[in-house]
Amino acid sequence: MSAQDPSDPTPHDPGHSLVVEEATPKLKRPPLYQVVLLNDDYTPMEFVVELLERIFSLDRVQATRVMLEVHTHGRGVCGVYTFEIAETKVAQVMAYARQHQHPLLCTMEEAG
Ligand code: TYC
Repeated sequence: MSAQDPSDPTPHDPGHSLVVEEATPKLKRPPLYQVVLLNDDYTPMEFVVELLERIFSLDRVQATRVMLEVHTHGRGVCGVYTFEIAETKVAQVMAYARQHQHPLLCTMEEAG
């Protein structure tokens, strides 16, 4: 093998100080956001269950579990998404609730 050997991954290349380094990966996982539903005294339980099915693709058992979590503890996580998906879900919940004149509130927070 000589300095000209193309199969040598580290040629000597005298006088040119060629350095071969491993590239560090440039990809990072995006931050994730919880979409959080808040309790109130007025929105009917059945409406909340239907909203959770419709917007978060939960089945009836999962939707009922989240609704009861919100009802008993004041808040509950509907799902975890990247920023723009979470933002869209929050907007869909608020629009759907207002269309039906319910005071339901929904927010998002970065998942710790
Ligand atoms: N607390 C409401 C009731 O008793 C039900 C409810 C559940 C409202 C979840 C909002 O995000 C909510 N009718």
